[in-house]
Amino acid sequence: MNSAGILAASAMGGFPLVARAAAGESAPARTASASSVHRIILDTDPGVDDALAILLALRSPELKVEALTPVAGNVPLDFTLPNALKLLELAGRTDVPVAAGASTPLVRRLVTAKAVHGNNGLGGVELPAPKIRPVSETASELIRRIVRANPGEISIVAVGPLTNVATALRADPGLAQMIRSIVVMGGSLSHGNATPAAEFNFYVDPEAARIVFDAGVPLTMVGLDVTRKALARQEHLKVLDAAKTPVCDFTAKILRATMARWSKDGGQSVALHDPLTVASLVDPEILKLRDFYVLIETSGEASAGQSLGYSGGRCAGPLRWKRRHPRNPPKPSGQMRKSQWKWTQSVSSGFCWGGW
Ligand SMILES: [Ca+2]
Repeated sequence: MNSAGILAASAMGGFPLVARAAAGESAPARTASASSVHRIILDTDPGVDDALAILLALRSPELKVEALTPVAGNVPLDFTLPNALKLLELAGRTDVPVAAGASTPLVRRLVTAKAVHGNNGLGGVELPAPKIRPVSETASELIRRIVRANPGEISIVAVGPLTNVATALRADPGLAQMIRSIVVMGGSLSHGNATPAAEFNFYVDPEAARIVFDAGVPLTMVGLDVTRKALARQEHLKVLDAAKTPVCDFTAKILRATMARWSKDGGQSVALHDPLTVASLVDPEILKLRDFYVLIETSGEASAGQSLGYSGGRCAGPLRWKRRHPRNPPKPSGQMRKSQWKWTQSVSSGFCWGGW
């Protein structure tokens, strides 16, 4: 074990797999039986935390990524689409189809988050130009084709603005009943990050979020209330550094760039919203879920994109609301059941296993 590996193992007690990867040894790969593998379409706007979410999903035997469907969000589609292709090449997973999604929200002008993710969406870290190409279908068409060919089998994990998913649902009224579940990174039951009211993904395309939440598909919302707690810190970068693999090197670079650009604590940590959302499917024990009725605000001058949650109680307003949205029992994340340490361990070992 090299010195960096010892340091990481010591500081991260309970990180034996990462320590072995850091030492250049083969860690025992996790396996999942074919019947338990969760098949997903990952709808994404890469995006620094999207990049980590994509790599984690590709590396997790509990998941089978059927497609990536980039959408405009953190940066324009001109970047999110090639970023998705580049990340597949980095991961050696060029078998996964990529379909170009929407370049603008359903009815609004695109708002991006370049200040967080850098102009290229990857913190300014450059990857080689992709050799692979997107498929000829649009994201909406690919989502519909895959879901219709596998009714009840496919979950959509959406970690960007919900434009692609809403477009598919709107174009195909029978689609909702064929989707196994939708897991969304977005929203908040407290306060936002794009505005005081709204989380970024919902703020970018509130109308799309409204369509998705009202579609009647079993829905889990992994919101800011919990993703703000999922922090990558300096000690986790040391683990990635010690692994000395292309994926871990890249991951550490984009995290460092983001910490330097957009950290609220002097460059010490950064919230990993999208990886937590993927990790919640890799290990469902990570999150404790509660049932809420959720209404997406679309018309407010100061509150567009806000997610308003109602969990019960006796009052006339919410009861009317319940009747209005009888098929909308999404499950926003409440709080993390287990420690953040557990989460970070699963994410980091996801990156570092098997020589990545
Ligand atoms: Ca995202």
